[in-house]
Amino acid sequence: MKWDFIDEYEAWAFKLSLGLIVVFFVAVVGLAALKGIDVPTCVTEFKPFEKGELVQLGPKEYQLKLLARMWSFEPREIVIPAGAKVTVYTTSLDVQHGFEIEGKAVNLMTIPGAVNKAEIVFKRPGEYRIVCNEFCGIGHQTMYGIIKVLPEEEYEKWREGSR
Ligand SMILES: [Cu+2]
Repeated sequence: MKWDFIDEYEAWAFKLSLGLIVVFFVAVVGLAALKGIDVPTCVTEFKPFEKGELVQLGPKEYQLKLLARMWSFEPREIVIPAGAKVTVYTTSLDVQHGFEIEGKAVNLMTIPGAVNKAEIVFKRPGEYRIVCNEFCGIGHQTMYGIIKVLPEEEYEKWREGSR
């Protein structure tokens, strides 16, 4: 195609921009499909809940109902084995809070009357902090939780001990 209606260099810049948009689009969509990354959603089968809890669904599959309120998360601490897949449902009892897991690409809002959802796989053992990243009032900085991911053997021992 002849681009004689604009300057030659402008035409190159335009084509380069178009090319990059296509490259980035293919990279983002392709990698997401390849790695099974889902976009968080607020369309869930869950009604807003008033109690936070961790439910084990399978050998390495968990459902986390995470409740945010001024100024804490419930449950505050959970322990899971490395390799666990956690489906998080989150809501709030009062105002809008944030739900971010440090070191993980998870960033949801917790909204009163609505439930947001994300799926996260914890491959590496370690302590992952949950923080509220939306300023929600005077006790905002005290809002945190902890996800302890233990190596499998250690997790089994912990489970025996916690019974
Ligand atoms: Cu908060």
